[in-house]
Amino acid sequence: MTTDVTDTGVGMIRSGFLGGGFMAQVHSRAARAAGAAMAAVASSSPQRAERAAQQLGIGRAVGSVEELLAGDSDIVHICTPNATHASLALQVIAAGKHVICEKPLATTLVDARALADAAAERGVVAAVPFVYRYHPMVREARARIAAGEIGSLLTVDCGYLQDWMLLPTDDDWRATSASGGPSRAFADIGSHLCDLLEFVTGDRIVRLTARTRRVFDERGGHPVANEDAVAILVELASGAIGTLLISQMAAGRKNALTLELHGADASIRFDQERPEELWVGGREENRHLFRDPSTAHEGVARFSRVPVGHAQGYQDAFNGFVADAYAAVAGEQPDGLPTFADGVRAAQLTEAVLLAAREERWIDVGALDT
Ligand code: SOE
Repeated sequence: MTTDVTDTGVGMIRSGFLGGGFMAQVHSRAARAAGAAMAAVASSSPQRAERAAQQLGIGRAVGSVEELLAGDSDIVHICTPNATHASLALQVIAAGKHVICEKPLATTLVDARALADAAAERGVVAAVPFVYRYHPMVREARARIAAGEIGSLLTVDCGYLQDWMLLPTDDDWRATSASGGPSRAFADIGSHLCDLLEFVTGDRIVRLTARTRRVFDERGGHPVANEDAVAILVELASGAIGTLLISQMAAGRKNALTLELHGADASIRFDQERPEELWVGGREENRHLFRDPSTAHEGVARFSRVPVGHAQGYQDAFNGFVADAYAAVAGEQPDGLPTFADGVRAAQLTEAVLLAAREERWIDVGALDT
């Protein structure tokens, strides 16, 4: 079982929050589930901090990040717009506090790498919520692939489809490059897809080419410069090839992250909208597996909080991620915790996708190392 870390050896872990939106709600629920004390919340203004404190049930609202960092938080959750992540995370690390920073870690590869280097130098835990790693059936798929159950990987057919930006009236801070960064659909959800593909298979995307599409050049009366959709061809280190389709304008798809992996002996498919299940395809028969801690592969049962048949979901996965981050603060080394190094990988892939689309050519991802 993941240990709910409520004591870092110097008393209960105390969590601070930057931002008060949807993700701050998810983070604070997960922090509570891990037994943390809510230290304080800061936002883009004192008024917004007060409102966030009420909405998140945090007793103390502070007027600035400096005031939060002067306080007694052991770890700070950064849940603010993308373009603020790099500067805020650097301040948190400089204050010697552990940090969980929402993805994308930064809007450039150079900034992401500087953050990972700063965290390593300061010796703090620095995690990025690639939380889909924490669905138990994702870990089951990973364990089965690692055990050789599907054989050598041949092809991948993956996607991440949503529809919350389908209408020209749909708008969001992510659609503005100034706050969202140069990439939207890929940086926001394609990063999850690539992280999960590499995490589950143990393989690496070594070359890619991509086409981006922006349907509306204007939303909410402001110009839009980043993409609504990305179509990607990938080559993996194993020699596997495949396609990734990422869109925030796929009508009817709400949070449809799918991995379908075809091996020489079997296939495996995970659908985030049906996270309790795995499809295992075979030449002779296909099987549907359901999450069951009593039959899970070794090391997978710890992600189940309730028995078979009692469905777990997104917040449970997030709770598992935060519990592991807190376990790392307590000195443990939980398997599969996504760190700032994974945030750097996502930034590297984002730059490769934007470069491939801009120059209409194949990109050697590793060559983008700075
Ligand atoms: C919006 O695309 C969003 O909330 C992402 O920002 C999250 O990372 C993803 O998990 C769900 O969709």
